[in-house]
Amino acid sequence: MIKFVLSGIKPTGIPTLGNYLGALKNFVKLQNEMQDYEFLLFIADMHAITVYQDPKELKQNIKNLAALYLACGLNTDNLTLFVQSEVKEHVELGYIMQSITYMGELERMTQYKDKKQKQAHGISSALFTYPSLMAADILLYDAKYVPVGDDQMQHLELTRDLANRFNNRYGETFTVPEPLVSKKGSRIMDLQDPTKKMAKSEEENKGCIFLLDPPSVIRKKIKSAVTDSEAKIYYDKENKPGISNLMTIYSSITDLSYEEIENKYKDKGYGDFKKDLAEIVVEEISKVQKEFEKWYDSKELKQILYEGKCRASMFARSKMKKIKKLIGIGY
Ligand code: AQP
Repeated sequence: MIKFVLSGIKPTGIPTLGNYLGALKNFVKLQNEMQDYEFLLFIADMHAITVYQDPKELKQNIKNLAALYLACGLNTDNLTLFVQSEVKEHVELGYIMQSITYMGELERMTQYKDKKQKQAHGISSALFTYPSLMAADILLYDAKYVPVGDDQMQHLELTRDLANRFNNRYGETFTVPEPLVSKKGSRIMDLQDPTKKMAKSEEENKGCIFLLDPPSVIRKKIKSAVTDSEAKIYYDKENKPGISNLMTIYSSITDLSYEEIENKYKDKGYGDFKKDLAEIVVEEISKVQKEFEKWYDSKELKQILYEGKCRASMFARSKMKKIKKLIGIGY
């Protein structure tokens, strides 16, 4: 039986350095470590529309994200890459998951509460039921592992509850998935406000490095990142959130520990540290951008997405058939 690792990213903007270090770069590492697993990675466009997206921009974001997935260096041999809306069973199972999810469970979700606070009017009901669809995304394939940033942990716990609930009601059907949390890079914060997560759909984007930002913009954003007045480089997330966040970025790219970074910069100031960090980030992102140019608009990318859709649909169709039978729907 094929064992799956599954994850998705929403095309709600250009992916950020946060998405890269917390998700994309980690997928590549995991692929190397877990060679007997197939990686099911998707572009979560149905999740994206839980908040209004300009249609033209959404199309563009889907295209960018598809090329960026591959530009980060994923091995296409054990990869199934697809667009969520092209495998209709996600929504079908999403509805079934809604029917076993309790209102109270959804009301407790922090991400929903945060988004609701930011967007006072016109909250869609799909934003509320988002975790049920996410559960469907995972359970449809009996994914064993789901790489998640710590912001997605709560949703994954709900997915596990729903899998158990369904299995108890209807008999063993779903694999209960487990999270794969990468310690480093699991939460990159905004450079201007290091108490909030770096997010691609933020309107104010000075604190957010996008994977398609030109080098000059990246340098500028790092140079103007908020720090503190102590001018000493050491990791202290509580009291020095700005510098600690920059150290996390530094460490995630270079693999140096916080201690090694502290030693390296013990006689230096923030200016030197930021200058070096800017070059490290520029070098890393430039590699991705070069690959992006190759994949974007390529025939290979179209083919990979087409094959991905066919393969994911094959698994999804067969699973849905069993699920419907168990529930008793259909004639
Ligand atoms: N700042 C971050 N640090 C580390 N990891 C992050 N991820 C997102 N932001 C950071 C990880 O990226 C993956 C894809 O996320 P997503 O696009 O599906 O949803 P998200 O977590 O809501 O990402 P954004 O960028 O914040 O999107 P918007 O602004 O649309 O809400 C996930 O694995 C996530 O953990």
